[in-house]
Order: sequence, then C-alpha cells, then structure tokens
Amino acid sequence: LVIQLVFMTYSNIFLQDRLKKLKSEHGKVQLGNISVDMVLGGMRGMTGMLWETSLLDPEEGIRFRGLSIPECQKVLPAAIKDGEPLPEGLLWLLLTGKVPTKEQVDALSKELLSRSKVPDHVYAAIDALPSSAHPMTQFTTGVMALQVSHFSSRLVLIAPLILASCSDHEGGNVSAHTGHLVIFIFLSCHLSLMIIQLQVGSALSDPYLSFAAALNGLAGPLHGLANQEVLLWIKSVIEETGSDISTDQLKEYVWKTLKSGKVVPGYGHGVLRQTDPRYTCQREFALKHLPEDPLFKLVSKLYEVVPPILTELGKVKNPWPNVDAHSGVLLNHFGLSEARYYTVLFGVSRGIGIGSQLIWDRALGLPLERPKSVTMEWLENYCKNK
Ligand code: NMX
Ligand code: MLT
Repeated sequence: LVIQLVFMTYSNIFLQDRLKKLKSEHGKVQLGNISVDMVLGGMRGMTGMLWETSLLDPEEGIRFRGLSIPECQKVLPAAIKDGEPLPEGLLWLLLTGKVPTKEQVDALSKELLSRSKVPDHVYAAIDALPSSAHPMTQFTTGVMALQVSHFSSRLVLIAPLILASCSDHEGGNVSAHTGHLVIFIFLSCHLSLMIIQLQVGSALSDPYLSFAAALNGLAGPLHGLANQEVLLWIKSVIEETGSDISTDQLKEYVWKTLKSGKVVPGYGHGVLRQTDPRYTCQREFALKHLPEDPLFKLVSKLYEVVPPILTELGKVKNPWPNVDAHSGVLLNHFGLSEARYYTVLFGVSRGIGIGSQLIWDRALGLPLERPKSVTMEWLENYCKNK
C-alpha cells in the first residue's frame, strides 16, 4: 500500500515539468495589481502563492483537489454505509489527487495505526507543563518533542471524522501559511518504510518545527481558537439569560458583545463571502442527528439573528457563519464538553492538509518564500510621486 501511495503521489512528478513550463512560458504574465489597501490590509486578495491541495472560492467555499465538500461526502469512503468520509480518505485524496477505494483507505488506516506509538519522552514533556497549560500549548509541546525523536518516519492520524473538512483551506490561512513559510526541509522517499521520511537539513526547519509554528498561529482567537470561543460565548449567553432565550434577548446579547469591543466569534471570514460550506455540512449533520440539542437550537437561532446585525454594522465584509460557529456544538453533544480542547482537534485535522502540501512543496521544489515589505514613509512617497 505504501509503495502504491508513494507511486501515485510521485507519478505526478510530471508536474515538475508542468511547473517549469509554466514558469518559462508565462513567468511574466501579470496576475493583478497590488494596491496600498492590500499592503495595509494583511495582503488580502493578493494572489501570491502556489497551493496544490485545495482552492477556496469566496462564494462557494473550499474544494479539495477540485471536489467540494458535498462531492467529497459522496465519493470518499466512509466507515459505515451513508456515514461521513474517513479522514484517511481525504489524506489520500490530498496527497495523490485521486479518490481512494475503501480497501485503500482501510489499508492506509492500518498502516498509520501501526506507526502511531508515541515515544515516552513526549508524554514526559507534556506532563512537565503546569496543568493549567492550554491544550494547544500541550499539543505544540508534544509536536516539538516529537521532533527530537526518531518518530519522523511515522505519522499519527487521529483526525476526528467531523473535523476532517478542516484539513485544508488553501494556502493563505494563518496556520497553513505559517507552516508553509517555515518548512524548508529535505524530503526523501523511503518506499520500503513509510509514505514520507522527513529529514532535517542544515539551517532548515523540519516538519515538526513547521507544524508547531502552524499550530501556534491556529491557537489565535481570530483563527482556530474561535471554535473554543464560540462554545464559551454560547454558554455565557445561556448563563446570563437562561436556556429559553427569546430572539430579542439574543439580539441584545449580540449587540452587547459588539459594543464591548469584541467580535462575534464564528462569524465573518478573511476570504469567504457566504456561509462556510463546512458550517452547512455540520448543520445538516446536526439536523439529522441532534435536532433537539438545546445548544444546536441556539446556534440555529444565532444564524437568523447575527448576519443582519453584522450587516447593520456596515463594515463587516462577510456577516455569515464560518466553520467555528458550529463545530463545538457537535463535539459538546457527543461528550467532548471541554471547549479548550476544540482547537487541538482542528489542529490535528489541519495536519492532514499542511502535511500533504508539504510533500508537494518538496516534490515541486518550491523556493524560499520571501515577500517584500515597505515602510509607511515608502508608501507615502510612492503615492505622492504617482
Ligand atoms: N464580529 C464583529 N466584527 C467583525 C466580525 C465579527 N464576527 N468580523 C469582522 N468584523 C469587523 C472586523 O473586526 C473589522 O473591524 P475594524 O475595521 O474595526 O477593524 C471589520 O469588520 C472588517 O473586517 P473584515 O474585512 O470583514 O474581516 P477580516 O478579514 O479583517 O477578519 C475574521 C476576518 C475571521 C478575523 C473576522 O471576521 C473575525 O474576527 N471573526 C470572528 C472570529 C472568528 O470567527 N474567527 C474564525 C475564522 C475561521 N477560522 O477558523 O479561522
Ligand atoms: C481556515 O480554515 O483556515 C479558516 O477558515 C481561515 C482561512 O481560511 O483564512
């Protein structure tokens, strides 16, 4: 199986030639103009990097290797009939660009499981932290500790089913971009061993260091920590107003949050301009499996109440919910009520996407990323002389 997977991934090696051709024939084609707004606005809307595993459309949402979330749900193998796609199937798809069979996914799961023993020193490193350490700090510490082990030919994959859709969100999001930026590794393929053997080169960060950096970005409340924040916020609504909350009370609470200078967690997005399809797929799952869950009912009510309020604010580009508005409620329903762990699950899931693209970064020999920065004075002078 491993040989098959590596072969399929690298049989696409002709992509190196495609990349060379693209560069030599079209290297000078302009992809757009950079405005001062873009420079001051976190590089929004600048097309500036190559990311093969997924592509995000502002209206439609994410496509993994060309497949939308509903399409993935249809074609990727599930553990049970009509169940949700297995994360290993998504990993296969991201790596090879091909939809795997159930047998291939099962064999991959077995292979990964056989390589999933975590060395004792990793637990010791995590245990050495104070018990108050946030789970994301524990996670990053664990990943960093793995870096000094001989774990590098192994891949732990425990991505939970419902979060598989968070695996990749093209390259520009904070976590993926950070991982991509930091990753400059030598990758050699050990056909006989495992999918990937990642080795540290001189002054180059290996995947553990890179993934740890990505996780640190994910741990921010405007990015992955938002799923924790959403559940805590929803619980605070209930604490303050009781569970039988009216629409007017909810509106009032949303306004109160905004007036205190906070954002409404789980709403808005840096790229998307519609409801996140990951939210929609989780909502459909909830309608099927937990329609009476009181927190789900509240999340549904928020879907009616929040967008008009954010629209009224006048400055929010996307008033619709993102994935984090929903995931916590599902996890809570199935017994994971410790909201502080939610971002860890997001991180495990994101490892699938970052890891898959990492292989392609090396296969395609992508160069060191180093965009140019300028000072305010430079911009002022440039604009004056225009
Ligand atoms: N609640 C209140 N204000 C908001 C919200 C929101 N949910 N979303 C955007 N705004 C504000 C934003 O703070 C900015 O205000 P100001 O000009 O005063 O700084 C203004 O609207 C324009 O922001 P946008 O261009 O619409 O959004 P931007 O690309 O800057 O930020 C987010 C995107 C995701 C950071 C932002 O929508 C947000 O803070 N959302 C809440 C946190 C969240 O759910 N994050 C998870 C994102 C998904 N993920 O997993 O990473
Ligand atoms: C993500 O999944 O990374 C988030 O939706 C944020 C983004 O795409 O910028």
